[in-house]
Amino acid sequence: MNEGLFPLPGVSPQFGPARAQTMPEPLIEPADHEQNTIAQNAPHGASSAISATNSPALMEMAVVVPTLNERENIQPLVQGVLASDPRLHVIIVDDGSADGTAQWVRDFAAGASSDASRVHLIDRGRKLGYASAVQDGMRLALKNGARWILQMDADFSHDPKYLPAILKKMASDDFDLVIGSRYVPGGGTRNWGIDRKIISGGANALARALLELPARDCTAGFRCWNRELIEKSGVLDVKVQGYAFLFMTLHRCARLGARVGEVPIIFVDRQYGKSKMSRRIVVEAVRVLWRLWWQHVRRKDV
Ligand SMILES: Nc1nc2c(ncn2[C@@H]2O[C@H](COP(=O)(O)OP(=O)(O)OP(=O)(O)O)[C@@H](O)[C@H]2O)c(=O)[nH]1
Ligand SMILES: [Mg+2]
Repeated sequence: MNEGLFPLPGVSPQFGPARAQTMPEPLIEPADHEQNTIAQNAPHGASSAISATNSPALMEMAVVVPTLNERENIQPLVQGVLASDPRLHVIIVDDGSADGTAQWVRDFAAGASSDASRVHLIDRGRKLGYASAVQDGMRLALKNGARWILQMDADFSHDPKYLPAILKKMASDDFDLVIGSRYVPGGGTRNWGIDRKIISGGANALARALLELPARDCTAGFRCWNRELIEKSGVLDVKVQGYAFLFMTLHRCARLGARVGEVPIIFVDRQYGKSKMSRRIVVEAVRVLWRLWWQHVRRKDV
């Protein structure tokens, strides 16, 4: 499971192939508390207190997983991530799940497992949205020195078995961002009806064409980011609720000339739990896409 480990390349403020061998200065929380409260900026500028269990650990690489009622998925997901690479930390960002998702993470992180110190919880207590959950997880990873920060869903549509391939691509080809992609050769979807295939495939193709995005799968939430790209592209400043976050951030990366790679994945529809996709999130995505396209066209005109 852990074979084929490779050293992390250094990171540089420049995007593209030139890389300096420097380690970012880690910001480490005091090491002696289990329940660590970190003051951070909440989405849309409001201030919130974020409770992060086990947060003091220095992370080399971290996987951010937003969760909302994922109790049936959380245990195999966390264990799958931990088993896929011994350097990976998991940051669960939970929005007050009523089904005990956060409690399972809290118990695991406080438990006797040798992997407990690699599991962290940001318990936000109430539904603040997918995008800000990913952003809060990224903040914690950055704060703890992570060089590579991954994001994935909890529902096994993003299977942890693909993590080694994604990490390998980051290392071997020196990318700034690698996407677990449904729309490259070898990738695909399983258990989706024809309607879902058309809507998702169409939305992806539209976003890619209108914004001239540098990836086949622009709406995938299975990604590995180089920390400099997160910092320089302003991913943490994007103010949306839902999946508009995905193409919006990719658009920012494209404008910076970031190197974007893709690894094929088979995206399997969730078996357990319920989808959180809502009409509101779809409307937001359409509105954001339209606005970005308009800005994109006007920028090309000048
Ligand atoms: N913290 C947090 N997580 C969320 C929120 N909305 C969704 N998530 C999580 O984000 C991930 C993606 O959500 P899903 O419901 O799977 O959405 P989806 O993949 O677009 O829809 P399905 O394919 O139908 O599952 C899952 O891990 C969810 O638990 C939210 O408001 N807050
Ligand atoms: Mg899902």
